Amino acid sequence: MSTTRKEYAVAVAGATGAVGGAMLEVLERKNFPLRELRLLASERSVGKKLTFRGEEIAVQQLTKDAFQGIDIALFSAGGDRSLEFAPAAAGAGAIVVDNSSAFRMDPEIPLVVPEVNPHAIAGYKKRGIIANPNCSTIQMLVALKPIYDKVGIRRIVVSTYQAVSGTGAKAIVELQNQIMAYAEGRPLEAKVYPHQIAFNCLPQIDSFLDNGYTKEEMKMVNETRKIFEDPAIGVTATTVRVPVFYGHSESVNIETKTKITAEEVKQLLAGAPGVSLVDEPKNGVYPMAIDCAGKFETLVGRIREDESIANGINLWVVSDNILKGAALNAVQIAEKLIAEHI
Ligand code: NAP
Ligand code: 3JN
Repeated sequence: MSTTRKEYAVAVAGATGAVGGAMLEVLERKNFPLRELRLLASERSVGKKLTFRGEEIAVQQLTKDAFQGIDIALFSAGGDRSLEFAPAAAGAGAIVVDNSSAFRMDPEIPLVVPEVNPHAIAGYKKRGIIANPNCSTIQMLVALKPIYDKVGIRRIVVSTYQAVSGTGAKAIVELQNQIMAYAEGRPLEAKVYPHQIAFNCLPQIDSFLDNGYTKEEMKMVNETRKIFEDPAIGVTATTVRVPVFYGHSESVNIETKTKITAEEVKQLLAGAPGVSLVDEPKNGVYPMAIDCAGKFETLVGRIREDESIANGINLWVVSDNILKGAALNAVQIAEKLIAEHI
């Protein structure tokens, strides 16, 4: 008996952007079952053609009426557009997967990393919206989930080394221009970032809050607590922009509730979903940003015991911030939706 695979109408809001483009790449690489693909962006892009599976599709304007007949709407057009258009998309019957921070901390909206809390997807029914976490949170929790389940985690201390692509296309051009200007002995111009990014590290991602942390740092704290459903877990973050084009790296130090050895962590992570263990330091083998671009897995290595406390582990975690950090995670949520919920 032959079975016909069900196909879905999917809209991508922000299709002309860095994350939107990566969503098209992931839908294509995963052979997502599509009946229709509707590409939406601003008025500026209307009529522009994007190629998908070898065919050109014209971009339409993102409006409240653009979602008729859509099953799943993937949003990456910025938080203001999500606030304005996602409820209308859900009202038209689409399930929205939103990449912005607009709805992440809304208690009625699930915040999902499929390898970590897939059960939360079922909560989409309340508002028709599922939120995608921040890229830095996603890769950290993919690496920590197996340890969390095995021995519990009391506290996380994380420092990030984030690529400029997290800020978008203008930031990539700014880093390229500053490198060229430096090589040619010209003055370096900073427009996107508050200081020179070439040959520098900026301990600021997003704006500062009254508690001295940046918004990016507090996203990592609050999103971790929501996804682990653990308001008591201690999390402290320092987020840093570095002159790397693609791939966020993170130094993650954890205090577990009971003892786990570095060897046991390696064994756990070797078989963990979404993780690729890259940990032969004596052979010069460890995760590096230059190796993660285009990969779906989160690379984890430099796993060792923190000898300064009883139950401490250090890890180095690297992932493609545009793929697992945004587009891939959203498409994985859509895959779970069609496999288990709709
Ligand atoms: P981008 O390259 O600047 O792309 C922005 C997209 O939004 C473009 O498609 C743009 O369309 C569209 N857009 C802008 N203003 C619009 C408007 N008024 N109406 C309709 N569409 C509009 O930015 P990006 O790097 O892809 O990031 C987009 C968003 O994704 C971010 O703002 C953020 O919320 C989210 N994001 C999340 C993560 C994460 O950690 N999960 C990481 C990166 C980004 P035009 O081309 O027509 O202007
Ligand atoms: O800076 C990075 O590396 C990640 C950036 C994420 C981002 C950029 C602009 C707006 C976000 C996000 O996903 O948290 C947002 C947002 O608040 O929606």
